[in-house]
Amino acid sequence: MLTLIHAPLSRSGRILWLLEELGAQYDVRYVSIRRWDGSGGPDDDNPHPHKQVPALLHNGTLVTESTAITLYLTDLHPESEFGRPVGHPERGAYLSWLAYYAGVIEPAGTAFISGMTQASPALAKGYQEMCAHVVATLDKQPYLLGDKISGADVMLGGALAWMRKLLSESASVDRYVQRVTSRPALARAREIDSKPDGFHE
Ligand SMILES: N[C@@H](CCC(=O)N[C@@H](CS)C(=O)NCC(=O)O)C(=O)O
Repeated sequence: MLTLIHAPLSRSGRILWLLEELGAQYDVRYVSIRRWDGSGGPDDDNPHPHKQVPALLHNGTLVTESTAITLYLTDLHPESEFGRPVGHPERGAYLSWLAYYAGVIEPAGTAFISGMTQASPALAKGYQEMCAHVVATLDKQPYLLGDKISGADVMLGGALAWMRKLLSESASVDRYVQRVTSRPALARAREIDSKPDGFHE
């Protein structure tokens, strides 16, 4: 059994979206989290070591970090177009983009949005290199891995839907955001996002 530890309007919304794409059977444990505006607070029902979301429980196993959860879920559903199982020719690219999202895109994008890139030439260079790499990729192909969507697009597309300014201006990126966010599974996930009615299949 899969249980998503979730808070509305947060990073765990992308995992809801992925669960819907996978056609997985899961339930949702709605928890409170500390919010930027000072509201909310840590929830005793949240097994995440930092009381953050998302967290995933699978038959007693706890998985945290959005990209690790994405890989875990797509490995659990090798039939889905969203993963690239071991042995698949795009497995290496899939792992690389998941790790690049968590290790490069999010930190560099956050540095830019918070204004830290204005104070640090090294951070500014890192942000520009990241944007150049992602934009060049999406200039030549519709998804991060090529012609087919993957869990890495759920990470990046979900982040851009929330904050387009993470990446520099680009018509290819605008079309990408439109492409990945027009999926019916995302519309379903948005319905569930703030509806604490428990079980979904
Ligand atoms: N690196 C983590 C970040 C998780 C995270 O920052 N989640 C936010 C919600 S978007 C949270 O739970 N914030 C509450 C807190 O930090 O106490 C991931 O990608 O899963």
